Amino acid sequence: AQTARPQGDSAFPADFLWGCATAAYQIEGAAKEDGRGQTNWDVFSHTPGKVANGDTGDVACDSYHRYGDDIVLLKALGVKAYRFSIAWSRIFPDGKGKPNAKGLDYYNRLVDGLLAAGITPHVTMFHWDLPHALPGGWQNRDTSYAFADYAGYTAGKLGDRVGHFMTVNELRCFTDLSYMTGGKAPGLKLPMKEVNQIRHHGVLAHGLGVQAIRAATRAGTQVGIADNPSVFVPAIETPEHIEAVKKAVREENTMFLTAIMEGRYIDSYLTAQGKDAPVVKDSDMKLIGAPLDFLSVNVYTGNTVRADETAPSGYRILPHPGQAPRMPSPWLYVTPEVIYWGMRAISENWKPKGLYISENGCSADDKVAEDGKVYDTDRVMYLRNYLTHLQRATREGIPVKGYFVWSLMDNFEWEDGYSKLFGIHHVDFKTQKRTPKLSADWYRELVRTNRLV
Ligand code: PNW
Repeated sequence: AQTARPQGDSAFPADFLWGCATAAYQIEGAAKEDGRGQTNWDVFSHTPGKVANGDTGDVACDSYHRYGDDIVLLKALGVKAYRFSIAWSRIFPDGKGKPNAKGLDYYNRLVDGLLAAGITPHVTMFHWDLPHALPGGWQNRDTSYAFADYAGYTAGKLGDRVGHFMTVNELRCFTDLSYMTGGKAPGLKLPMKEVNQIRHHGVLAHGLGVQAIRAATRAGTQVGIADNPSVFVPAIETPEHIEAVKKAVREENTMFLTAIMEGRYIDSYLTAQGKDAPVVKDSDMKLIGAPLDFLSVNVYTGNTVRADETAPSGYRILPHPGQAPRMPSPWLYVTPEVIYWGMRAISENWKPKGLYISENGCSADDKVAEDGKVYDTDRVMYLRNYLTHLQRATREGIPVKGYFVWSLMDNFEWEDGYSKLFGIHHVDFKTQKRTPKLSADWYRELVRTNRLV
Protein backbone atom coordinates (compact mmCIF):
# COMPACT_ATOMS: atom_id res chain seq x y z
CA ALA A 1 0.00 0.00 0.00
CA GLN A 2 2.99 2.28 0.47
CA THR A 3 3.46 2.66 -3.27
CA ALA A 4 -0.13 3.87 -3.60
CA ARG A 5 0.59 7.03 -1.61
CA PRO A 6 0.18 10.20 -3.62
CA GLN A 7 3.47 11.75 -4.69
CA GLY A 8 4.60 14.35 -2.21
CA ASP A 9 2.84 12.84 0.78
CA SER A 10 5.28 13.36 3.64
CA ALA A 11 4.00 10.66 6.01
CA PHE A 12 5.97 7.62 7.10
CA PRO A 13 4.26 4.20 7.16
CA ALA A 14 1.78 3.91 10.04
CA ASP A 15 3.77 1.28 11.93
CA PHE A 16 7.19 2.88 11.34
CA LEU A 17 9.49 2.26 14.32
CA TRP A 18 11.16 5.39 15.69
CA GLY A 19 14.06 4.94 18.08
CA CYS A 20 17.36 6.15 19.49
CA ALA A 21 20.70 4.34 19.65
CA THR A 22 23.72 4.15 21.96
CA ALA A 23 26.56 1.72 22.69
CA ALA A 24 27.91 0.33 25.97
CA TYR A 25 31.45 1.73 26.09
CA GLN A 26 30.26 5.12 24.87
CA ILE A 27 27.72 5.69 27.67
CA GLU A 28 27.98 3.26 30.59
CA GLY A 29 31.09 4.27 32.53
CA ALA A 30 31.49 2.13 35.68
CA ALA A 31 34.49 0.58 33.99
CA LYS A 32 35.58 -1.37 37.06
CA GLU A 33 32.26 -2.01 38.71
CA ASP A 34 30.53 -5.28 39.59
CA GLY A 35 33.27 -7.43 38.12
CA ARG A 36 33.44 -5.91 34.62
CA GLY A 37 36.58 -7.10 32.84
CA GLN A 38 39.04 -4.83 31.06
CA THR A 39 38.43 -4.17 27.35
CA ASN A 40 40.52 -3.17 24.34
CA TRP A 41 39.03 0.33 24.60
CA ASP A 42 40.01 0.68 28.28
CA VAL A 43 43.58 -0.12 27.31
CA PHE A 44 43.52 2.06 24.17
CA SER A 45 41.95 5.12 25.81
CA HIS A 46 44.44 4.93 28.67
CA THR A 47 47.37 4.83 26.24
CA PRO A 48 48.70 8.40 25.84
CA GLY A 49 48.14 9.90 22.40
CA LYS A 50 45.43 7.53 21.22
CA VAL A 51 42.26 9.46 22.10
CA ALA A 52 41.68 13.23 21.81
CA ASN A 53 42.46 15.09 25.06
CA GLY A 54 43.28 11.81 26.79
CA ASP A 55 39.54 11.17 27.22
CA THR A 56 38.31 7.75 28.34
CA GLY A 57 35.00 5.97 28.82
CA ASP A 58 35.70 5.39 32.54
CA VAL A 59 32.67 7.49 33.49
CA ALA A 60 31.13 8.61 30.15
CA CYS A 61 27.38 9.28 30.72
CA ASP A 62 27.39 7.07 33.83
CA SER A 63 24.47 5.17 32.35
CA TYR A 64 25.40 2.13 34.41
CA HIS A 65 23.93 4.06 37.34
CA ARG A 66 21.67 6.48 35.47
CA TYR A 67 19.92 4.21 32.97
CA GLY A 68 16.66 5.23 34.65
CA ASP A 69 17.30 8.81 33.50
CA ASP A 70 17.95 7.56 29.97
CA ILE A 71 14.61 5.73 29.95
CA VAL A 72 12.90 8.94 31.07
CA LEU A 73 14.46 10.74 28.07
CA LEU A 74 13.30 8.05 25.67
CA LYS A 75 9.81 8.14 27.10
CA ALA A 76 9.61 11.92 26.82
CA LEU A 77 10.61 11.65 23.14
CA GLY A 78 7.80 9.21 22.54
CA VAL A 79 10.04 6.75 20.71
CA LYS A 80 8.96 3.14 20.57
CA ALA A 81 12.42 1.53 20.51
CA TYR A 82 15.89 1.82 22.04
CA ARG A 83 19.01 0.28 20.53
CA PHE A 84 21.81 -0.31 23.02
CA SER A 85 24.73 -2.71 23.19
CA ILE A 86 25.86 -5.19 25.78
CA ALA A 87 29.36 -5.02 27.24
CA TRP A 88 30.74 -8.51 26.64
CA SER A 89 33.21 -7.98 29.50
CA ARG A 90 30.41 -7.41 32.02
CA ILE A 91 28.95 -10.83 31.17
CA PHE A 92 32.27 -12.66 30.71
CA PRO A 93 35.02 -10.55 32.31
CA ASP A 94 37.70 -12.69 30.62
CA GLY A 95 35.76 -13.02 27.37
CA LYS A 96 34.92 -16.63 28.11
CA GLY A 97 34.73 -19.02 31.04
CA LYS A 98 32.65 -18.15 34.06
CA PRO A 99 29.77 -15.69 33.58
CA ASN A 100 29.38 -12.73 35.93
CA ALA A 101 25.81 -12.56 37.27
CA LYS A 102 26.14 -8.95 38.45
CA GLY A 103 26.95 -7.79 34.93
CA LEU A 104 23.95 -9.57 33.49
CA ASP A 105 21.74 -8.04 36.20
CA TYR A 106 22.44 -4.58 34.82
CA TYR A 107 20.94 -5.56 31.46
CA ASN A 108 18.02 -7.26 33.18
CA ARG A 109 17.27 -4.00 34.98
CA LEU A 110 17.64 -1.99 31.79
CA VAL A 111 15.43 -4.31 29.73
CA ASP A 112 12.76 -4.47 32.44
CA GLY A 113 12.82 -0.69 32.79
CA LEU A 114 12.41 -0.20 29.05
CA LEU A 115 9.54 -2.66 28.81
CA ALA A 116 7.79 -1.02 31.76
CA ALA A 117 8.05 2.28 29.85
CA GLY A 118 6.60 0.69 26.70
CA ILE A 119 9.91 0.82 24.81
CA THR A 120 11.12 -2.13 22.72
CA PRO A 121 14.76 -3.10 23.25
CA HIS A 122 16.91 -3.74 20.16
CA VAL A 123 20.13 -5.30 21.41
CA THR A 124 23.57 -5.20 19.78
CA MET A 125 25.82 -7.96 21.10
CA PHE A 126 29.16 -6.40 20.13
CA HIS A 127 29.81 -2.71 19.63
CA TRP A 128 33.64 -2.80 19.64
CA ASP A 129 34.43 -3.24 23.36
CA LEU A 130 36.35 -6.51 23.26
CA PRO A 131 37.45 -8.28 26.45
CA HIS A 132 41.18 -7.63 26.70
CA ALA A 133 41.88 -11.09 28.09
CA LEU A 134 41.09 -12.77 24.75
CA PRO A 135 44.50 -13.58 23.27
CA GLY A 136 45.18 -11.85 19.95
CA GLY A 137 41.78 -10.13 19.81
CA TRP A 138 40.22 -10.42 16.34
CA GLN A 139 43.50 -11.75 14.93
CA ASN A 140 42.63 -15.03 16.61
CA ARG A 141 39.91 -17.23 15.10
CA ASP A 142 39.06 -18.43 18.63
CA THR A 143 37.60 -14.97 19.33
CA SER A 144 34.80 -15.67 16.82
CA TYR A 145 33.85 -18.79 18.80
CA ALA A 146 34.13 -16.97 22.13
CA PHE A 147 31.79 -14.32 20.72
CA ALA A 148 29.21 -16.93 19.74
CA ASP A 149 29.34 -18.51 23.21
CA TYR A 150 28.87 -15.13 24.86
CA ALA A 151 26.10 -14.09 22.43
CA GLY A 152 24.22 -17.38 22.87
CA TYR A 153 24.50 -17.28 26.64
CA THR A 154 23.33 -13.66 26.86
CA ALA A 155 20.49 -14.03 24.34
CA GLY A 156 19.33 -17.08 26.30
CA LYS A 157 19.07 -14.93 29.44
CA LEU A 158 17.36 -11.94 27.79
CA GLY A 159 15.43 -13.69 25.01
CA ASP A 160 12.24 -14.07 27.06
CA ARG A 161 11.94 -10.25 26.90
CA VAL A 162 14.07 -9.16 23.94
CA GLY A 163 12.84 -9.95 20.43
CA HIS A 164 15.51 -8.24 18.30
CA PHE A 165 19.20 -9.05 18.40
CA MET A 166 22.01 -7.69 16.23
CA THR A 167 25.24 -9.67 16.30
CA VAL A 168 27.90 -7.03 15.69
CA ASN A 169 28.11 -3.34 14.88
CA GLU A 170 30.00 -2.12 11.81
CA LEU A 171 32.39 -4.79 10.58
CA ARG A 172 34.63 -2.28 8.82
CA CYS A 173 35.22 -0.29 12.00
CA PHE A 174 36.37 -3.10 14.30
CA THR A 175 38.48 -4.72 11.55
CA ASP A 176 39.95 -2.26 9.02
CA LEU A 177 39.85 0.88 11.18
CA SER A 178 41.26 -1.06 14.16
CA TYR A 179 43.87 -3.34 12.55
CA MET A 180 44.68 -1.77 9.15
CA THR A 181 44.56 2.03 9.56
CA GLY A 182 44.72 1.77 13.34
CA GLY A 183 42.69 4.79 14.50
CA LYS A 184 40.58 2.56 16.73
CA ALA A 185 41.55 0.00 19.38
CA PRO A 186 43.89 -1.87 19.37
CA GLY A 187 45.49 0.65 16.97
CA LEU A 188 47.47 -1.71 14.75
CA LYS A 189 48.59 -1.32 11.13
CA LEU A 190 48.94 -4.86 9.89
CA PRO A 191 49.68 -6.17 6.39
CA MET A 192 46.71 -7.06 4.14
CA LYS A 193 47.05 -10.82 4.54
CA GLU A 194 46.38 -10.42 8.26
CA VAL A 195 43.72 -7.76 7.75
CA ASN A 196 41.79 -10.07 5.43
CA GLN A 197 41.97 -12.82 8.02
CA ILE A 198 40.65 -10.43 10.69
CA ARG A 199 37.79 -9.43 8.37
CA HIS A 200 37.01 -13.10 7.95
CA HIS A 201 36.97 -13.60 11.73
CA GLY A 202 34.53 -10.68 11.93
CA VAL A 203 31.99 -12.12 9.49
CA LEU A 204 32.53 -15.58 10.98
CA ALA A 205 31.74 -14.23 14.46
CA HIS A 206 28.52 -12.83 13.00
CA GLY A 207 27.60 -16.19 11.42
CA LEU A 208 28.41 -18.21 14.51
CA GLY A 209 26.58 -15.60 16.59
CA VAL A 210 23.40 -15.91 14.49
CA GLN A 211 23.44 -19.67 15.01
CA ALA A 212 24.07 -19.37 18.77
CA ILE A 213 21.39 -16.70 19.33
CA ARG A 214 18.81 -18.72 17.39
CA ALA A 215 19.65 -21.86 19.34
CA ALA A 216 19.22 -20.03 22.66
CA THR A 217 15.98 -18.14 21.98
CA ARG A 218 12.36 -18.87 21.21
CA ALA A 219 10.98 -19.19 17.69
CA GLY A 220 10.22 -15.84 16.11
CA THR A 221 13.20 -14.05 17.65
CA GLN A 222 14.54 -11.62 15.06
CA VAL A 223 18.27 -11.90 14.43
CA GLY A 224 20.27 -9.52 12.24
CA ILE A 225 23.36 -7.35 12.07
CA ALA A 226 24.06 -3.61 12.27
CA ASP A 227 26.57 -2.97 9.52
CA ASN A 228 27.92 0.12 7.79
CA PRO A 229 28.33 -0.85 4.15
CA SER A 230 29.77 1.82 1.88
CA VAL A 231 26.82 3.40 0.07
CA PHE A 232 26.72 5.82 -2.83
CA VAL A 233 24.76 8.50 -4.68
CA PRO A 234 24.40 8.35 -8.49
CA ALA A 235 26.11 11.20 -10.34
CA ILE A 236 22.88 11.78 -12.28
CA GLU A 237 19.51 10.09 -11.77
CA THR A 238 19.70 8.14 -15.00
CA PRO A 239 19.51 4.34 -15.37
CA GLU A 240 23.25 3.91 -16.10
CA HIS A 241 24.42 5.80 -13.01
CA ILE A 242 21.73 4.22 -10.80
CA GLU A 243 22.94 0.82 -12.01
CA ALA A 244 26.51 1.86 -11.22
CA VAL A 245 25.50 2.61 -7.61
CA LYS A 246 23.89 -0.79 -7.28
CA LYS A 247 27.04 -2.46 -8.60
CA ALA A 248 29.33 -0.37 -6.40
CA VAL A 249 27.37 -1.25 -3.25
CA ARG A 250 27.92 -4.93 -4.02
CA GLU A 251 31.57 -4.60 -5.08
CA GLU A 252 32.81 -2.22 -2.38
CA ASN A 253 31.51 -4.41 0.46
CA THR A 254 32.70 -7.79 -0.81
CA MET A 255 34.48 -8.80 2.41
CA PHE A 256 31.63 -7.71 4.69
CA LEU A 257 27.97 -7.32 3.82
CA THR A 258 28.21 -8.91 0.38
CA ALA A 259 29.75 -12.05 1.93
CA ILE A 260 26.98 -12.18 4.51
CA MET A 261 24.13 -11.63 2.07
CA GLU A 262 25.52 -14.02 -0.57
CA GLY A 263 27.32 -16.61 1.57
CA ARG A 264 30.54 -16.39 -0.42
CA TYR A 265 33.43 -14.14 -1.28
CA ILE A 266 32.73 -12.99 -4.81
CA ASP A 267 35.45 -13.39 -7.42
CA SER A 268 36.37 -9.72 -7.66
CA TYR A 269 37.45 -9.78 -4.00
CA LEU A 270 39.39 -13.03 -4.20
CA THR A 271 41.10 -11.92 -7.41
CA ALA A 272 42.00 -8.51 -6.05
CA GLN A 273 43.45 -9.95 -2.84
CA GLY A 274 45.32 -12.79 -4.57
CA LYS A 275 47.62 -14.53 -2.11
CA ASP A 276 46.47 -12.17 0.65
CA ALA A 277 42.97 -13.71 0.55
CA PRO A 278 41.76 -15.13 3.87
CA VAL A 279 42.07 -18.76 4.92
CA VAL A 280 38.51 -20.10 4.98
CA LYS A 281 37.34 -23.40 6.48
CA ASP A 282 34.79 -25.55 4.67
CA SER A 283 31.70 -24.76 6.72
CA ASP A 284 32.46 -21.04 7.24
CA MET A 285 30.66 -19.53 4.29
CA LYS A 286 27.42 -21.37 4.97
CA LEU A 287 27.39 -19.96 8.52
CA ILE A 288 28.33 -16.49 7.32
CA GLY A 289 25.57 -16.51 4.73
CA ALA A 290 22.78 -17.82 6.96
CA PRO A 291 19.58 -15.92 6.04
CA LEU A 292 18.83 -13.07 8.44
CA ASP A 293 15.48 -11.93 9.80
CA PHE A 294 16.42 -8.33 9.18
CA LEU A 295 19.30 -6.12 8.10
CA SER A 296 20.15 -2.93 9.96
CA VAL A 297 22.36 -0.33 8.35
CA ASN A 298 24.19 2.64 9.84
CA VAL A 299 24.12 5.48 7.33
CA TYR A 300 26.08 8.69 7.75
CA THR A 301 27.67 9.64 4.45
CA GLY A 302 28.58 8.43 0.99
CA ASN A 303 30.49 9.35 -2.13
CA THR A 304 29.06 9.94 -5.58
CA VAL A 305 29.45 7.18 -8.17
CA ARG A 306 29.33 7.52 -11.93
CA ALA A 307 29.11 4.84 -14.60
CA ASP A 308 32.29 4.64 -16.65
CA GLU A 309 32.86 2.02 -19.31
CA THR A 310 36.59 2.63 -19.24
CA ALA A 311 36.88 1.58 -15.57
CA PRO A 312 37.50 -2.16 -14.98
CA SER A 313 34.55 -2.30 -12.55
CA GLY A 314 32.30 -0.22 -14.85
CA TYR A 315 32.07 2.66 -12.35
CA ARG A 316 34.19 5.28 -10.65
CA ILE A 317 33.85 6.66 -7.13
CA LEU A 318 34.22 10.44 -7.13
CA PRO A 319 36.13 12.09 -4.30
CA HIS A 320 34.34 14.75 -2.24
CA PRO A 321 35.19 18.23 -3.54
CA GLY A 322 37.34 20.29 -1.16
CA GLN A 323 34.54 22.67 -0.25
CA ALA A 324 31.79 20.03 0.07
CA PRO A 325 29.75 20.57 3.25
CA ARG A 326 30.66 18.49 6.27
CA MET A 327 29.79 18.34 9.93
CA PRO A 328 32.57 18.77 12.55
CA SER A 329 33.67 15.12 12.25
CA PRO A 330 36.02 15.40 9.24
CA TRP A 331 34.64 12.23 7.61
CA LEU A 332 31.03 13.34 7.89
CA TYR A 333 30.19 14.84 4.48
CA VAL A 334 26.56 15.89 4.29
CA THR A 335 24.99 13.68 1.63
CA PRO A 336 21.30 13.27 2.53
CA GLU A 337 20.37 11.43 -0.69
CA VAL A 338 22.65 8.55 0.24
CA ILE A 339 20.10 7.20 2.69
CA TYR A 340 17.61 6.76 -0.17
CA TRP A 341 20.06 5.43 -2.76
CA GLY A 342 21.81 3.21 -0.21
CA MET A 343 18.58 1.55 0.94
CA ARG A 344 17.44 1.20 -2.66
CA ALA A 345 20.68 -0.47 -3.79
CA ILE A 346 20.76 -2.81 -0.80
CA SER A 347 17.15 -3.72 -1.27
CA GLU A 348 17.59 -4.37 -5.03
CA ASN A 349 20.82 -6.33 -4.58
CA TRP A 350 19.75 -8.63 -1.77
CA LYS A 351 16.04 -8.18 -0.99
CA PRO A 352 16.46 -8.41 2.80
CA LYS A 353 13.29 -9.38 4.69
CA GLY A 354 13.33 -6.24 6.81
CA LEU A 355 15.52 -3.18 6.73
CA TYR A 356 16.25 -0.73 9.53
CA ILE A 357 18.43 2.34 9.82
CA SER A 358 20.23 1.40 13.04
CA GLU A 359 22.17 4.69 13.14
CA ASN A 360 22.02 8.08 11.49
CA GLY A 361 22.95 11.43 12.98
CA CYS A 362 25.83 13.86 13.25
CA SER A 363 28.26 15.83 15.32
CA ALA A 364 27.40 19.53 15.30
CA ASP A 365 28.76 22.86 16.46
CA ASP A 366 26.91 22.70 19.78
CA LYS A 367 26.97 25.73 22.07
CA VAL A 368 24.99 26.07 25.29
CA ALA A 369 22.89 29.26 25.04
CA GLU A 370 22.18 31.63 27.94
CA ASP A 371 18.96 29.80 28.75
CA GLY A 372 20.91 26.55 29.09
CA LYS A 373 19.68 25.07 25.85
CA VAL A 374 21.60 23.93 22.76
CA TYR A 375 19.95 25.32 19.61
CA ASP A 376 21.53 22.87 17.18
CA THR A 377 19.90 24.11 14.00
CA ASP A 378 22.72 22.49 12.02
CA ARG A 379 21.84 19.03 13.39
CA VAL A 380 18.12 19.66 12.75
CA MET A 381 18.96 20.57 9.16
CA TYR A 382 21.04 17.40 8.79
CA LEU A 383 18.30 15.16 10.21
CA ARG A 384 15.49 16.82 8.27
CA ASN A 385 17.35 16.35 5.01
CA TYR A 386 18.29 12.71 5.58
CA LEU A 387 14.82 11.83 6.77
CA THR A 388 13.24 13.46 3.73
CA HIS A 389 15.20 11.04 1.58
CA LEU A 390 14.37 8.11 3.86
CA GLN A 391 10.71 9.01 3.56
CA ARG A 392 11.09 8.84 -0.21
CA ALA A 393 12.37 5.29 0.22
CA THR A 394 9.37 4.20 2.29
CA ARG A 395 6.99 5.99 -0.11
CA GLU A 396 8.43 3.99 -3.00
CA GLY A 397 7.92 0.74 -1.14
CA ILE A 398 11.50 0.02 -0.07
CA PRO A 399 10.87 -2.04 3.09
CA VAL A 400 12.55 0.21 5.71
CA LYS A 401 10.72 -0.51 8.95
CA GLY A 402 12.41 1.81 11.40
CA TYR A 403 15.03 4.45 12.18
CA PHE A 404 17.32 4.93 15.18
CA VAL A 405 18.89 8.33 15.64
CA TRP A 406 22.53 8.33 16.75
CA SER A 407 22.57 9.27 19.46
CA LEU A 408 20.17 9.56 22.38
CA MET A 409 22.74 11.75 24.13
CA ASP A 410 26.26 13.13 23.92
CA ASN A 411 28.78 10.39 24.63
CA PHE A 412 32.34 9.09 24.25
CA GLU A 413 33.00 9.36 20.51
CA TRP A 414 35.83 6.79 20.32
CA GLU A 415 39.18 8.28 19.24
CA ASP A 416 37.60 11.74 19.22
CA GLY A 417 36.79 11.42 22.94
CA TYR A 418 34.29 14.09 23.99
CA SER A 419 35.52 16.56 21.34
CA LYS A 420 32.81 15.47 18.85
CA LEU A 421 29.31 15.01 20.20
CA PHE A 422 26.39 13.33 18.43
CA GLY A 423 23.60 13.55 21.02
CA ILE A 424 20.13 14.99 20.60
CA HIS A 425 20.39 15.51 24.36
CA HIS A 426 23.19 17.59 25.79
CA VAL A 427 25.10 15.97 28.65
CA ASP A 428 26.91 18.10 31.21
CA PHE A 429 29.76 15.72 31.95
CA LYS A 430 30.41 17.39 35.34
CA THR A 431 26.89 16.99 36.70
CA GLN A 432 25.64 14.29 34.28
CA LYS A 433 22.54 16.45 33.68
CA ARG A 434 20.83 15.61 30.40
CA THR A 435 19.03 18.42 28.54
CA PRO A 436 17.06 18.10 25.28
CA LYS A 437 18.65 20.02 22.41
CA LEU A 438 16.49 21.67 19.74
CA SER A 439 17.02 18.48 17.71
CA ALA A 440 15.34 16.42 20.45
CA ASP A 441 12.32 18.75 20.34
CA TRP A 442 12.29 18.42 16.56
CA TYR A 443 12.56 14.62 16.71
CA ARG A 444 9.76 14.41 19.30
CA GLU A 445 7.48 16.29 16.92
CA LEU A 446 8.41 14.00 14.01
CA VAL A 447 7.70 10.93 16.13
CA ARG A 448 4.40 12.39 17.30
CA THR A 449 3.10 13.30 13.83
CA ASN A 450 4.92 10.52 11.92
CA ARG A 451 5.47 12.94 9.06
CA LEU A 452 7.76 15.65 7.84
CA VAL A 453 6.26 19.01 7.02
C1 PNW B 1 29.51 4.82 14.10
N1 PNW B 1 33.21 6.64 9.09
O1 PNW B 1 30.87 4.87 13.77
C2 PNW B 1 29.44 3.99 15.37
O2 PNW B 1 28.62 2.86 15.26
C3 PNW B 1 29.13 4.77 16.59
O3 PNW B 1 29.58 4.07 17.73
C4 PNW B 1 29.72 6.15 16.47
O4 PNW B 1 29.64 6.90 17.65
C5 PNW B 1 28.98 6.85 15.34
O5 PNW B 1 29.02 6.09 14.15
C6 PNW B 1 29.51 8.24 15.02
O6 PNW B 1 30.84 8.19 14.61
C7 PNW B 1 31.36 5.34 12.58
O7 PNW B 1 34.43 7.00 9.14
C8 PNW B 1 32.66 5.77 12.60
O8 PNW B 1 32.58 6.70 8.00
C9 PNW B 1 33.28 6.19 11.45
C10 PNW B 1 32.57 6.18 10.25
C11 PNW B 1 31.26 5.75 10.22
C12 PNW B 1 30.66 5.34 11.39
